[in-house]
Amino acid sequence: MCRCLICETQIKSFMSFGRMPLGNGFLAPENYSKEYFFDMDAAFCEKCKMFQLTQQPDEEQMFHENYAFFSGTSVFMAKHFQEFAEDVIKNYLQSDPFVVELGSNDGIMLKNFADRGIRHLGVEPSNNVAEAARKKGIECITEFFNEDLAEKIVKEKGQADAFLAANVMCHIPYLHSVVKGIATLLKPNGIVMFEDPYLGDVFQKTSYDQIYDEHTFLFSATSIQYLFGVHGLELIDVIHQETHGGSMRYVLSHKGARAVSDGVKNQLDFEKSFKLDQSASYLQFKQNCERSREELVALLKDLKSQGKRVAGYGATSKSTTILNYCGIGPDLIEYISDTTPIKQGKYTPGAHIPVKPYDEFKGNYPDYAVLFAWNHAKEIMAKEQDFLHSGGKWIVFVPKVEVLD
Ligand code: DWN
Ligand code: SAH
Repeated sequence: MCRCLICETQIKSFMSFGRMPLGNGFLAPENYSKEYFFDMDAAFCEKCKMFQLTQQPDEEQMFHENYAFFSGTSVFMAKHFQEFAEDVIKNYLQSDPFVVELGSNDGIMLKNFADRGIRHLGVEPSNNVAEAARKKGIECITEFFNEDLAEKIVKEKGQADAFLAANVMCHIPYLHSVVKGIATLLKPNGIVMFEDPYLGDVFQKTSYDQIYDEHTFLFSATSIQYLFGVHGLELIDVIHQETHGGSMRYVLSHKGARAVSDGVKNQLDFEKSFKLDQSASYLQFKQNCERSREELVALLKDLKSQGKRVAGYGATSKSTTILNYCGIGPDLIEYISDTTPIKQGKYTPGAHIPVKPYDEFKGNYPDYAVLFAWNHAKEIMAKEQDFLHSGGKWIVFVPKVEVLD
């Protein structure tokens, strides 16, 4: 038993994924002996409806000066954030606006504000990715956001017209402090827009690889309405996104400051009818994960017995969950190709599969490639036609384990 991170109700995990290393803990063999592991268990709180991990590593272990994920590795995501920024600029900013982004990483979103001379600030604790943003003329501070930092920002720069975040709110266990900070930072008529992987999609697609150390929570409209409501902020719209395999953009304002769209009620109704708000549903999810694991391992073992060459495509943080939960190692997957220089030459967390530069894949196609970056399937499939023409086949595992040729 432990306490819900949001409402402090006693909760119990419904599923254990076993011992897990850091999702982005790519490492060299000399560091295997000191590799960090934790017990990754998931729980659902019946009261506030929050899906959460029951424990996770300290934030400094995950986010630091050698953070492995650079947002700019996807061209599709750069376009997504350009459109996101344009929506904010067109619909929510007035004269001399100030925009704050949490988890601004290499500046993929803020670049669109900086290039237009809009006053902005990124809050990014991982200094290597923050430095990449600074090189593009983006202002950011290397800090973890919380209520104290929000007060400091208000003193130094004033309140914000827009508070933005993508794929970071769900990373922060002390969300009450964060939401309190947002309420302090936001102008009376300001707007909050953030997006994160959507619990409904994870559930529907059995995309359990969205569960890893960095993802403390998987949100729904119901759980977000509860959490922000505690701090006087109101959910005024929800907009589903296809990014990261199905995300939700939540739009909020100070309570009563703006009209609430019908979309909010529709989403809350959907979550009820889909039984996302009932803990019994998560037993079904657990069974779906177990079945997916069995099918993927059986497929890889079968290919191995046929002497086929299998590589991975995209050394994602998500792949850490798949590889460790399924017990897949270098015996079943030769290497994983990835375009991120900081990951190349290292080995995947826990499973210790070599991560190799993209040229390795391009120069000598394997028979099969497991698409770990399945959330970027459109972008990847479009540029990897030659792989298929050479007889290569994709292995996907979301929404079901399948071979695509
Ligand atoms: O929430 C998070 C999301 C936004 O990013 C973070 N906690 C960490 C990270 O998660 P991830 O590692 O699962 O993200 P991606 O975007 O699925 O990672 C894709 C990986 O694949 C990157 O390492 C880059 C690589 N890649 C590649 O090798 N070729 C990606 C593309 C599009 C490609 O063509
Ligand atoms: N927004 C980017 C990056 C997501 S990765 C995108 O969508 O692609 C998550 C980012 O959040 C990392 O760069 C990490 O360093 C940052 N982060 C983690 N905890 C944070 C916190 N408390 N405050 C601000 N940023 C945080």
